[in-house]
Amino acid sequence: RGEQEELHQAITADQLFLEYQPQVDVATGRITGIEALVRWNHPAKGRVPPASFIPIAEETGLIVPLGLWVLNEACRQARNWQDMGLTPVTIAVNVSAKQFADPDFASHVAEALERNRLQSRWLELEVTESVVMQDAERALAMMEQLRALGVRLSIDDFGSGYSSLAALKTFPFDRLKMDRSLVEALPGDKTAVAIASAVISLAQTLKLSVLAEGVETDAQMDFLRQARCEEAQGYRFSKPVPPEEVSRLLQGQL
Ligand code: G
Ligand code: G
Ligand code: MN
Ligand code: NA
Repeated sequence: RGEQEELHQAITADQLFLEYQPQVDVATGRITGIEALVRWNHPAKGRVPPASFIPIAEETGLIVPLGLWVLNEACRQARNWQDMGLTPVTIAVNVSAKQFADPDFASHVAEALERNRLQSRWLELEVTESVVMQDAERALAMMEQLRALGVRLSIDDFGSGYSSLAALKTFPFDRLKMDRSLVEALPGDKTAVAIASAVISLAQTLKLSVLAEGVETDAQMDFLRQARCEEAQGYRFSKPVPPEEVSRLLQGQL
């Protein structure tokens, strides 16, 4: 198909690039992490949103080489920031089901770290529950290999699906990213407050660190601070931005 050929071109002809969204410590406001988000600059159509090409990449299997490119590029950029003398921050990379099911995935991760002389503690892999629930036994084995390397694993979009609780029970995550849909109606909506509070205490009980996604307002921040949510990410701090803008933001907190 044409789309598949174009996406293949995108990977090989250098049309992909990454934007980065800061994650901040709720108590101090300091940047502690950066999520890498892939973008496609199509030669004719311009910027194509990931929501329209990631699903095609997943269906066609192109997500494997695409994801490998993202992993290496994100580690390269994290190395750059450290070389600039900026405060080290975690770099978070999204991983899809087909990547996670690739038996070579853990060695690809190890190679990306080595090539960029990046300590494993600075890399975080974000997976959704659907990534691990598809083939639980294999996913668990992969997670154990990745944890042995020393990378952090987070469950992404937590609360957006239907089996998130089962995923928490079965898999050794380090971190929980609370979905934007649970944050949106805070703090005005009583049900939203009850659910977000419960998710934050659940994370604490399970000894997972917890990050709220899609934070846009001061009122949401006040709630999260009171509820002892550790980190936040969203337009309140920054939209996804080019690497130079992240350098500037990190410079500001030296
Ligand atoms: O904010 P944005 O429009 O960039 O993100 C849209 C979606 O694309 C998000 O759900 C995000 O998880 C996904 N996404 C962004 N970058 C990557 C990537 O490198 N790999 C995978 N698998 N998904 C990504
Ligand atoms: O699924 P994942 O969480 O990996 O993707 C992040 C997506 O959420 C990106 O498309 C990003 O642009 C978007 N996003 C990030 N922060 C906010 C926010 O504060 N509000 C809204 N509406 N979207 C956000
Ligand atoms: Mn994510
Ligand atoms: Na998310």
